[in-house]
Amino acid sequence: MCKDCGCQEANQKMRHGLSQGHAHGIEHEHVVNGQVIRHSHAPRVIDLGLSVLAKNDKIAAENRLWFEKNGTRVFNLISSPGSGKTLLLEKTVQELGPDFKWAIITGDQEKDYDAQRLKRAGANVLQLNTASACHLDASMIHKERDHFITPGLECLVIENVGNLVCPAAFDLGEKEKIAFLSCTEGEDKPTKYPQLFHEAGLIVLTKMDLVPHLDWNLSLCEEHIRRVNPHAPILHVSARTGMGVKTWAHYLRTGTVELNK
Ligand SMILES: Nc1nc2c(ncn2[C@@H]2O[C@H](COP(=O)(O)OP(=O)(O)OP(=O)(O)O)[C@@H](O)[C@H]2O)c(=O)[nH]1
Ligand SMILES: [Mg+2]
Repeated sequence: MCKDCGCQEANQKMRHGLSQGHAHGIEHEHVVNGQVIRHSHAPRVIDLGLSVLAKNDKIAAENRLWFEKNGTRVFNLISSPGSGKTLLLEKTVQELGPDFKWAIITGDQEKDYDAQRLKRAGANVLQLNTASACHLDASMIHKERDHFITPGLECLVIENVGNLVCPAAFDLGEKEKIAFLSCTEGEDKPTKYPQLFHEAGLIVLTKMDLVPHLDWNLSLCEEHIRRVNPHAPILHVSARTGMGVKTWAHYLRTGTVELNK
């Protein structure tokens, strides 16, 4: 009997190639009494994705209630790798000053480079490593409640794993997702990866000091953003020159955009 698919032919020799196994629904062959028999099985669909998301949503909802009760405003920063999240946060530490009670959780697959950088800048920071996962999930944040995330914290910034797709699907219990997009990535990413840009409450365009050196077109990029998100404020920043850093810090402090900052 085929141990993978349960075919009942007697005396058969499996011919499933190098992997020794086969996916159901893929045509494969057995040798029965010297004759090659090719066949396939209807795929068995197991909706693991939905149940994983449902479980995550439940924990995220608990986190959200807990944060609301404690008066902690939580922002989930999402972007592709290297858009400038950590450098902007490094610059934000000084801007927010010592009296504002805030903390940062940084998520990366491996290493703690971001936490080291932020610690050197004076931030209260915790590094989480996701190993094989491409995103943080609600249970990782749940574990830090009453530990790193102390009651009385005014703001928690979560720098998610650099990835434009997966982190957008996993609610952490945040008040708001914030999408980062650097001008070096091109104008069209908001419509190519719409879920994040659609859900974001704020969109931060980064590395604006580099614009004069690129063919990047700001109006075209904002057009792409508006096709998936007509209303979220769009902030222009350069962590290098300090452009927009005051407005960004004010947003973390109050949850509102104040122009001319
Ligand atoms: N010119 C310029 N470079 C920047 C700016 N912000 C960040 N960078 C550079 O871009 C690179 C990536 O910056 P990070 O702050 O590490 O980006 P990140 O989004 O935290 O990266 P991951 O955590 O790996 O996703 C670094 O070399 C930064 O120095 C900026 O405003 N202007
Ligand atoms: Mg980073």
